[in-house]
Amino acid sequence: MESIGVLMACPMNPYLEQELDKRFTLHRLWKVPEKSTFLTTHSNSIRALVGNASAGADAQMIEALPKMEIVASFSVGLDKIDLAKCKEKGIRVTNTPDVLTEDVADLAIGLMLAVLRKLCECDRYVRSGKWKKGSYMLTTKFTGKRVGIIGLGRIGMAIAKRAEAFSCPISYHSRTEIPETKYKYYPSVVELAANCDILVVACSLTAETRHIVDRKVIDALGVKGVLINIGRGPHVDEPELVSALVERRLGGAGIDVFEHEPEVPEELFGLDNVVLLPHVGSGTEETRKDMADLVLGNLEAHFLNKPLLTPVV
Ligand code: 8YV
Repeated sequence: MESIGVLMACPMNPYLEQELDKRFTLHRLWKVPEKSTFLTTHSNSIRALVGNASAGADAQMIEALPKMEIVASFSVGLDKIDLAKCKEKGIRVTNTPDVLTEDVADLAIGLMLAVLRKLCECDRYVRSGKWKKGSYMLTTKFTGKRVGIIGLGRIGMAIAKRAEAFSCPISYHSRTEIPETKYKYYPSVVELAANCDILVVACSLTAETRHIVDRKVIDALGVKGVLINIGRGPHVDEPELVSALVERRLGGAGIDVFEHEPEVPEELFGLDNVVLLPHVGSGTEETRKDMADLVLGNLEAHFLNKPLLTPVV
């Protein structure tokens, strides 16, 4: 397979890069001086693209690579891939589901605890020596809070299971009601937000779910409500979220993903009711290795004419 050209869209994982290098002719798009010249020069040799949550295959890239057979994403999210175009061109698409579910769900619970118990603020309190001058303020209990989840897929379900262990009543919103669950279903996100203390975004990003958390939802969540976003930045109308937090119309937020990441609105930096993370939901050694192995396994399966491990298209 050494002669097969594989294009990596951006840096994502050293182990994956090293293993791709061993098996294929690997091109690193971020290292080429002139992107369009590079794509023209290699348009006949690149047969696979490896993308992730920040760079994938849009229509322009797909058109520029007519010999591309497969897009293997180092992510579960597919929002950076033009799936319709891939289907139209007969390009296979794979992602990395399941292996990252637990890490992302763990992080969602971590964010809930961090926001309610002000863990990061407490840490700063100790480090700055303020503890010597007095005890830290009282915070908010997590056990028993009503958790509302947007998107009850693999990750949403894993969050629900964990929150149940904290005696949290669970409710959810998704396109359609899921008959196999005992959790309460709300057909509207506003209704869900009005009936929970912590609202978690755990759905995939599509045209329908873009800005699913808007001003109305934020207002329904209210002054004591907390928003947790481990989905994608564009799920939330970010300027609305920022002003609600600054004006204390929303209780707090734990955010792992941003609309224009790695850009984060600076108005958030001075707030004690938010916890800001640099998109690290799946970012553990163990999980990133499993994700890399899935990408490699899918590419190998494809080029050996075997069934794909985690096909999407
Ligand atoms: C990663 C993700 O951050 O799986 C996803 O959809 O957002 C993440 O796991 C990313 O793709 C790793 O580079």
